[in-house]
Amino acid sequence: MTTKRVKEILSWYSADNAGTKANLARMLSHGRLAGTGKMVILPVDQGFEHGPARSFAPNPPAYDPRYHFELAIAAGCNAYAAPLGFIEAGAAEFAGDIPLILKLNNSDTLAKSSDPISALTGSVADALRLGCAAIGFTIYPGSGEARHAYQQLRDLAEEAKESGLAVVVWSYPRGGGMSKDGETAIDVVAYAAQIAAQLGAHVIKVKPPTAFIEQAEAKKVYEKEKIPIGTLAERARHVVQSAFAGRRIVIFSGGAAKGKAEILEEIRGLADGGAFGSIVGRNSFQRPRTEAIELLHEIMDLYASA
Ligand code: FBP
Repeated sequence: MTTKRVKEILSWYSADNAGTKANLARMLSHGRLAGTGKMVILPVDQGFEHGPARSFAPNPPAYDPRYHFELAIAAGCNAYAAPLGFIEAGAAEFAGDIPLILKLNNSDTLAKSSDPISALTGSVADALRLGCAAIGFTIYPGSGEARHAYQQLRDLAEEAKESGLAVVVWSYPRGGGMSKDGETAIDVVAYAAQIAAQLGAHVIKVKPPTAFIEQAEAKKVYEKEKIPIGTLAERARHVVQSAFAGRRIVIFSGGAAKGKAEILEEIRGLADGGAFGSIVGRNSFQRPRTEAIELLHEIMDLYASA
């Protein structure tokens, strides 16, 4: 049964057809957080994005694509997201066991560019053939190539929505014109969430923001309007507000592997700020399986009780 909360969230997506709403509902109604309106997703595109050893050597069973399907299912995640190869390697075997998000573009770290743009690595037809609930797409606001990525997303989102799929956007600011600190600056992360929402994303994924402000023009406004950004909870609240006053699902990424206490403290701040959840890759699959499941459960519990 779709809960009242899930129905409320679906009502924010009033332009969408029944198929897209059903697929959003599938993700929101699956796993340990089913029906709460919160989501914890397992993303495993790091083999492509960072390379195999950096991604899987800390926990070698993770070289096997089936490992990640099993982990996401055993942990009770809402969905599992990966590029074409990993999804093809398990979609039939695990059909119906967990909602899938097919990442339709990916970048690798072999080619360094100050104007990053991911390559198209899958299609809406692939997502439908593999029984996915959603497509995933990464944009890099701030890159000199960003406008091309926005146009690709616009076309793919139109096709996905016509086909009754949901659209999940990874919005990661970066590029030649931006400082390293700027990539996670509060003004920039809030802006990245707004851009993804304006591009028609149903679910938006950003990095946890710091209190740094990158843009001088924005800094004046944050100061003048006294926008609270002192704590992580305040910053999460501001990012969620920036995605249509909280009427879009905004989730936050886990980042590079770190200690359990540090992760849980970060999640507590995000959950207190009204985040809809997290997408936790390296911090889950790089740990031994039982530890990963335990950690994911603790993360889910924090969202469930927020
Ligand atoms: P992590 O929890 O491992 O950070 O995964 C989240 C994620 O969005 C992955 O989907 C993606 O591979 C990775 O972060 C990309 O991070 P970056 O581009 O900063 O290296």
